[in-house]
Amino acid sequence: MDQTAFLIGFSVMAIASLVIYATGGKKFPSRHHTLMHASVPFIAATAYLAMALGVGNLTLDSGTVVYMARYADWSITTPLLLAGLVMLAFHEQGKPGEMGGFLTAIIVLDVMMIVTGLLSALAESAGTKWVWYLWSCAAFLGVVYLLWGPLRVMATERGTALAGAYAKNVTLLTVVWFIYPVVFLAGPEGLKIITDPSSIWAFLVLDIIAKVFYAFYAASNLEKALSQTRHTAGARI
Ligand code: RET
Repeated sequence: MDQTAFLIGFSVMAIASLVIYATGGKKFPSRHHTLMHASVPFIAATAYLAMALGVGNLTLDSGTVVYMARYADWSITTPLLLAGLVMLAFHEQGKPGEMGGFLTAIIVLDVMMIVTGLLSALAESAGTKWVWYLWSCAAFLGVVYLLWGPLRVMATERGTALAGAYAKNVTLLTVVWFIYPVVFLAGPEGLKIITDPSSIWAFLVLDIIAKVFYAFYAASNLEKALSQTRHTAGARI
């Protein structure tokens, strides 16, 4: 049953990567978004293949299985998804060098969130598990703060159309991302309320929404905003 989920994950992600690239905008300024969104499921396909082949599936003394490939995947794909939002908030403008600072801060917080989440999964004692879990949540809140605070203000300066696209994308991303710590906590790495296969299926569904559905949603919001911006610019001339 786990094997089925991993193989579905591999196939869906591999196909999605191609479809996102084939259907995405290929001209400036959407091309870099297309490339970024196509690379995310490619990384996930690789991780699901590793899980299916049993590479990096670690069985702890407690019997809990920790899927290392999942954390490797998240530590690369979540920074990419965040980079997409930062690029949207700046949209080829802003003070030179300022975007680099935001990217660094948000990626550091995000990678710390994933790494300390892994430490929580690996910890054998309940106390240590909770320390890392809460530390990971603190990093997550830092990410959410940057997205909804300063970056949203930056997006507002890009005009109503782009600000609207940013608001839609950040809302979906935040809602979906908040479910990950809940599934983790309920699963075998946490309170063991749900079984290993249920948590695998739950993460599969979340991964498909956060990587594939989100890619199409974000691209369509961006394209709509860009055509609206061009329209308004055209009307002014
Ligand atoms: C963990 C456990 C510890 C607490 C927190 C977590 C958050 C994980 C998140 C993962 C998002 C993954 C995505 C993957 C797909 O591209 C590590 C589960 C806060 C937010 C979006």
